[in-house]
Amino acid sequence: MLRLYDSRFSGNCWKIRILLSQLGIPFERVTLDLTQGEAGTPAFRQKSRFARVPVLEFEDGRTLVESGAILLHLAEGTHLVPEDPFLRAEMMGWLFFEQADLQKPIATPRVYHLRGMAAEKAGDIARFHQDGHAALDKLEQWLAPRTWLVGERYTLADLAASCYVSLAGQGGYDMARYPAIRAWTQRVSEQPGWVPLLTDA
Ligand SMILES: N[C@@H](CCC(=O)N[C@@H](CS)C(=O)NCC(=O)O)C(=O)O
Repeated sequence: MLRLYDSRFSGNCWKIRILLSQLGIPFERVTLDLTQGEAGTPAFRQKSRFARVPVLEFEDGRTLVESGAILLHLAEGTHLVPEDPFLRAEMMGWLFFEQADLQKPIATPRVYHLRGMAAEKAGDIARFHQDGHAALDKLEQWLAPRTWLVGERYTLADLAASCYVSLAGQGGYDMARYPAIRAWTQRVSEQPGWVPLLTDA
């Protein structure tokens, strides 16, 4: 059986759990406590070259890191990846955009807020918000006349890009200014097999 090393609050890990659920793939979940440095142990570094989650471990012991690579590997050949090469490339474009433009400016202020560091990190948070809003503005503009990011249906692009975006409010972002994004994350959460970030809260 596949084994997923993850953490409870990580949006990158959440993407993988949603996909595994939507594809009906059974897996064993191993949840690390990042606040206790569990990703940095020598044993875990053997599985994850940069001491980070998510990590997908195969039965033969090989491990795959980077949420985008894991998503693409699992979704290959399924309805979540367009067959048309152009649409497929567009879909991957959103995976790159999420990692390059959205993920860090949203995830980092969220971590500061969740760990009670928002006051001491106010300056950093303001800088991240500037970058994050620039990316969210682009996303809002793209989504305003559309239902999904690519083509006419829900794809891996929507799954991957929506996770951190839907958590942005936890990092102090005012999402009221993004009605198209809010409607889109709601649509994503209504897709069959979608699972919430926290299932035990
Ligand atoms: N680009 C990587 C980012 C992975 C990443 O930053 N993981 C964070 C959690 S979301 C992590 O494991 N941090 C290690 C730590 O906090 O000790 C991906 O998409 O998988």
